[in-house]
Amino acid sequence: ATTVLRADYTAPAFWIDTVDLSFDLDPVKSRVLNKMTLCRNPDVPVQALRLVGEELNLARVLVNGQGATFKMDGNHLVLENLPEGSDPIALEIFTTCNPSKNTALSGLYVSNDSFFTQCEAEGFRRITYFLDRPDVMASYTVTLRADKAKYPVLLSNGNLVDSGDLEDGRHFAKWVDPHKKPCYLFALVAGQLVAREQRITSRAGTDHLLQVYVRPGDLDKTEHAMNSLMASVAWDEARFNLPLDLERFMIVATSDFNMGAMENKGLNIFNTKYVLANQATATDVDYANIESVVGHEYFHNWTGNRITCRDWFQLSLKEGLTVFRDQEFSQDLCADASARAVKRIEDVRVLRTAQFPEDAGPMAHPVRPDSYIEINNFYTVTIYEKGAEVVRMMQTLTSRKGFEQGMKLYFERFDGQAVTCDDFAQSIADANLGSALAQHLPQFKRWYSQAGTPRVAARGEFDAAAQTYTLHFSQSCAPTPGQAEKAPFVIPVSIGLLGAASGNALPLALQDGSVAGADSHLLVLTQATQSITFVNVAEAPVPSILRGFSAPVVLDYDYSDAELLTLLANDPDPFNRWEAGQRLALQSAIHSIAAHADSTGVNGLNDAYIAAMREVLRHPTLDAAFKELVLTLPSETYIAEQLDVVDPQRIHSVREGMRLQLATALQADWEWAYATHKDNGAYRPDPLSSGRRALAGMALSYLCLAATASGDPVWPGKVLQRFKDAGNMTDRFNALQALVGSGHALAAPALASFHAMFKDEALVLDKWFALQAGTSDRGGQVLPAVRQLLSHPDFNIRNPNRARSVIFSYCSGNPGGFHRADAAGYVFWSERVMELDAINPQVAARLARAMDRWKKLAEPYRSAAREALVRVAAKADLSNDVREVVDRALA
Ligand code: B3K
Ligand code: ZN
Repeated sequence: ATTVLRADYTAPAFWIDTVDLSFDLDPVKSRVLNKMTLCRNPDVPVQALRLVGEELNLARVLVNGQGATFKMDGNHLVLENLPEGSDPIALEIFTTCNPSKNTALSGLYVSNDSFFTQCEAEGFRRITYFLDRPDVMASYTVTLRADKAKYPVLLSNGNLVDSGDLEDGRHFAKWVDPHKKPCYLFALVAGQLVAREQRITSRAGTDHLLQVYVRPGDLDKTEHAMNSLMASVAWDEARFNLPLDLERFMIVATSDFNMGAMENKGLNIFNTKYVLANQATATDVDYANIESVVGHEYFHNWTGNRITCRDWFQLSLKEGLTVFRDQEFSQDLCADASARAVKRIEDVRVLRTAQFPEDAGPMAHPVRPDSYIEINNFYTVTIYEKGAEVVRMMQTLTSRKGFEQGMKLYFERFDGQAVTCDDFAQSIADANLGSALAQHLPQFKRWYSQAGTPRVAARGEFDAAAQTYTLHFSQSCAPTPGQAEKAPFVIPVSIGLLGAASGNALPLALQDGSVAGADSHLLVLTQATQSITFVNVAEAPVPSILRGFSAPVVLDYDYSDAELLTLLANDPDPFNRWEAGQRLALQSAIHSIAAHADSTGVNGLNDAYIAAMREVLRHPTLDAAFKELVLTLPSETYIAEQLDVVDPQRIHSVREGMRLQLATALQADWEWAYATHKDNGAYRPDPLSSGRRALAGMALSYLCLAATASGDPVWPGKVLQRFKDAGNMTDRFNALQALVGSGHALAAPALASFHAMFKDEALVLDKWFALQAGTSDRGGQVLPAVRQLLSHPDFNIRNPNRARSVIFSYCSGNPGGFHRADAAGYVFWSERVMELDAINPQVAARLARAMDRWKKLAEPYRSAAREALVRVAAKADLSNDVREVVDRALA
């Protein structure tokens, strides 16, 4: 395994202008003829051509039509004596490969008797020898030949220019992509598929064909994906003036896929999980995920495909920006400010529960990394979600309009090119001269180069006589692997003030006479310590800091419970209103964990908190979705991140105790909430009605929990009835979850009946597996159940969705069940990492990350976790993927 360094980038020695690929598709022996025209890059000294290939059988190499001498150097096919000069060189390479043996699902593979490809990041080299790097952009012509009965649909990028029958029951299709692209955006699909079609006319008047391809029988689950695609096309044109640049845009769903979806030019390939939905099989969360993933892949058409990355270190150039765009898309589809705030809170929750731990752990890396061993390990929440926050800060520092102008300049400068994160940031700044971004650009770019989550500590000082209020800020960032010292970041901090007694928003004015206007002010921190003074502050204020989560930092402010209750009741900023509730719950949890570490007294929540939650739940104007977020306690993972030493069992029992307290103390309120939110009329997955279902589902869980604890049979019986009568999957699954989550005896028959109902629906079975593997542990019952699930006839470790639904739901999604004092969870983890690694290294390496935070664990967990890591690391033939993760964890 070699380490690739960002600093080592050099331009390619050759450019590839055109690629003409012919495939004779066969599951065990597919033949690939690759005819390319290349030319030397005049900016680089004359040198040999080195093409990379993996898992290929090489049959023939021709240069300008003649047999050529070449040598093999590891994975490289080396041609030393190519003609010099600037004439194009015709190169022809004939190889074969075995798609049916490709369990890694990278390159050309077979799933359910159909062919699919996945080339990002480095899968194209498993299809043919090539310059497999994103800065080599070529024009592609692709001819597919296959058995017509078995593979009636033959798809590739671009436009279909020819098709017809061949001998022996075979047929062909020829596709030409009008746009140059890097090879990681190549795709082909062949199989028995059917399509939902939609013709659209753009604002500019051009006509396009949209298609969603699925297996026969799944067409009734494609309406939402198609609607999401149409909405995406319209949004990108309206918000950023970016139209669809293809006559035809295709989405194809496959049930075997390593991640969510892939933005191949004109031919997006999706995990079925992010395409298929109808009300009987998909939950509201599934609907929302489909909308954002369809949007995300579509938005890549400009941010990623038209302008791509110079090298893989620039990955966030396309991923951070495209996540930002899909977040904005989903927010813009919301009907009101409250729904937008709910979306923002959900996004921040992902960042803080997944990315903050990554930034504090052994795999911490900058948004633009400096090195990697296996690039597939760097498709991370840092590159994606933190990268999106960095782009969001650029918008905050330039305004929405200013950011749109920056995007325009970015496309004017770089359309059709492979560029860097610097190129992007420079464009946004240059279009906004005079903005805080342009003023501090070099310092702002530390967000790209420094890893770790900055902490901002704030302290307030009120001078009642002078009517001034000063906020003192200081920022710091802990060391991360390879980066001991951090220089200050540019941190936009949105601030408001509330009257401590009145709860009213206080009008803001600054000492220098400038009026901040409205009730929020954006302070841009650039120094290690900095202060701001507000004048004419008529009453003692409570500060509302980091409104809307204006920067991806941890804010330390020593709020009293009373101050937090004021914010929870009054903050006009919905994000900070929610945050106040989270801080209150967190303070109680941390207090209980520390105070009674040796007892079982876990009465963590005080009366004021309970009363405040009742107020929120019964509030006459707040949205149900927002209420549900406020009433959701911080997760075990998030609580663990706030502690220096983590006892996962202690956290689990304290949090479960808090849940039972909320269930019991608010029982009458939950009954009211359920009664008033359970009926939503005809199913529609919009934010308003999904919020009502979420709150009703939460009420049901708490009612079932309280009743199970007290032995009252009434609510569990009602929940079972709800499970049977439900008109949609959201309500049905919420009821099932309520029974399983409370450990009630009715859970077992409900699970059995759910399985019988949906035995032919793979995505629903994934939920069935995940629910059981992720459920709350009561005395260690989860691990034996998980082991049982592995031998269930419907379990198949080769299918990534199924593997994730059982193994990841347990190892990564169920800390209380996974961290066992007897170390059996870790043994299970090490067995599965090694088993998966032999099948699919990318999936195995993801699972390996479940142990990232082992160094924070208390004994006996810590030693046992280390032992499990050492056991995996000792295996001789590990993939680079898993090797990099476990070595870094042990470093
Ligand atoms: N760009 C792909 C991810 C590819 C992952 C390769 N290991 C999907 C996306 O981000 O849209
Ligand atoms: Zn992406």
